This record gives sequence, structure tokens and C-alpha cells, in this order.
Amino acid sequence: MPTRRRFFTQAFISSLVIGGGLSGCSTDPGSVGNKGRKKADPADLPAVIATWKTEAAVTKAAETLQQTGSALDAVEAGARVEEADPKNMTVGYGGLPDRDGFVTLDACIMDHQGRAGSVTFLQDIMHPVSVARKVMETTPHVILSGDGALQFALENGFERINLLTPEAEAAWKKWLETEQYKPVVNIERHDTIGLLAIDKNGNISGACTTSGMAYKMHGRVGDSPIIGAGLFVDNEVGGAVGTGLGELVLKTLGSFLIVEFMRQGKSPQEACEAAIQRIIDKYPEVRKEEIQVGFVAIDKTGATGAAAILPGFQYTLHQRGKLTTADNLPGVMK
Ligand code: SD4
Repeated sequence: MPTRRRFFTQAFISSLVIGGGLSGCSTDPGSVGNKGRKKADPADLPAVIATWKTEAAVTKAAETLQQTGSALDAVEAGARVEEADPKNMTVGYGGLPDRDGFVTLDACIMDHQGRAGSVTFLQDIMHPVSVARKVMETTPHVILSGDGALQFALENGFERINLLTPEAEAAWKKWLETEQYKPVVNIERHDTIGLLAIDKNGNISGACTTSGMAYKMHGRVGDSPIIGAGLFVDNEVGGAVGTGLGELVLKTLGSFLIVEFMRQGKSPQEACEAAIQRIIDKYPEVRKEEIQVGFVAIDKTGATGAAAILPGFQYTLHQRGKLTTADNLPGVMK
């Protein structure tokens, strides 16, 4: 089955950064947040950062940011790249189904004005992130779910399509032979794309889109469409997005936590590590089982951070006109 495993053997595409030495990690701890926020270095803006090795999506987002000046347009455009890619078996078209064979999608979007939109448990629509944006922009609500979300999408001109590709169907049929729900770290089931973009004026938007954990129970919703869990943006401070085992991100409100840590003065890198440490401390089972959760974050100055429980997390960054991918980050868990 096509997987993203191949990425793990690829060389880094550009200036490789390991061990949390992300572009803005030179920001002094304590220099962001409400207390004594450092003035943004204009060269760090604009920027786009995303979970995993998602060069095509980040490139598209960066181009969109360049063309439209809008971080919101950028994150939506980037997310749509992965949603349309049948080779990404954890997002949109080609995503692995739930245990009953249904591809069910979760996505959300949040902008610099604090507006948010989300769809959960959406079927048969290629671009849930765009439906989430429509929810944000045209309804009085934040979340639409299941049939209601589908009905809303169809009413708004989204086309109904079959998202289950032959490859995903074959993988599901193979899975049915054992029916073991055992998410595999870092590969295949953890390629949810979460993107954060900051425009040249320091306005931040984020988006997150996924088909969720492969072979989940029918009706299961993860962290990715939940504002504060899979994504949070506070334009005063910064933004964060998560990937990995959504139940843990939901129970710790990881993205909100990271933004609040940054508000208190932590750098994006410190904030991501602290949120991962919170999961490790609260849920000791992560010490025994192979469970992965990863976050990326950006602050108001364009400083970035990324951290995960286990080694192997990746992120992609476009900043100062350069695309950078970090592969195989070390895990926070000791
Ligand atoms: C979820 N966080 O549904 C998502 C899974 C994920 O790539 O990251 N998949 O729990």
C-alpha cells in the first residue's frame, strides 16, 4: 500500500534543522507573549509552517500568501493540496476508511480575527477545509457535523464524490483480516496536515484537515476539527496545530495549551515541548505503548517550534523565501 514511509529515507530538502533548532528558536524564551514581546524581525514574515513532510502543500500556501497577502487563503490552499492527493492516505481523497469502510473527514480553520469554522464526520466531499471556511464565513455556527455538514456542503456547490480509492479499499480489506486497531507511529496514519501561516503584517491563520485515525469506529471524531485541540490561533500571541493520536490532544487541548504557554512567555519551541510533556505526565500509557503526538507552533514574531512524544516527527517550513524540511525530530519522552 502506498505510504509515507518513503519520506523517512529521503534526505532533507534544504537546510536541515534537528533538535528543535527551528528558525525562530533563537527568540529568547520570555521574549514573546504578553510580557515584553520582542518586535518582529520583518525578515521572518511572512511564513508558513506545517506538520509532516508536506512540501507541495507548504509551497502552495507560501505562493498563495505571496499572491493574495492572506494567511487565511494560504492555509486553505495548502490544506487542499493534501486533501486532493490520493497518495496521502490520512487526508481527504484516498484517506483510509473507518472500520466499516467509510472515509469520514474532519477539518477546521481559524483566522486572525478569532473566527473559526469546522466540519466533523463529513463524507463524500473532497475539500472539508473549504466547507469549514464556508461554515466560518456564512453561518452563525462553528461546527457542522455528519449529514448536516454534507447537506450544507452540497447546498453550497461542493460536489459529491467517492473518496474511497481502490488502494484505500484494498488496505481496509487487508485490515479486516485481523481487525486490530493499532495505530502505527509516524507512518500512514499520522499525516494529518495542520498549517499555520503568518502574513507580512503579523496576522495569523491556521487550518487542519484529516481522515482521522485509520479503522477508527464509525462516528469517531478526533482532535483535528476541534478548535483548541487540533488547532488554535490567537492573533495576539500565535498559533498551534497538532497531529497524532487525537484522543490525547483532545484530553489536553494541546493547541490551546501551546498558545497559552506562549502567552505566558514561552517560545514556540518551549511551548510545544511543554504541551507534549503534559501529555506524557498525564497519560503514563504513552510510556508503554508506541503513541505519537506532534505539534508545530508559530508566534507573532514569526518564531516557530515543533515537538513530539517520539522521535520521527517532521515539519515543513517556508520562511525567508526558503523551503525547509526537518526530518526525524527527536522525541520529548525520555
Ligand atoms: C486524529 N489527529 O484524527 C488525527 C490523526 C492524525 O494523521 O494526526 N492522522 O486523531
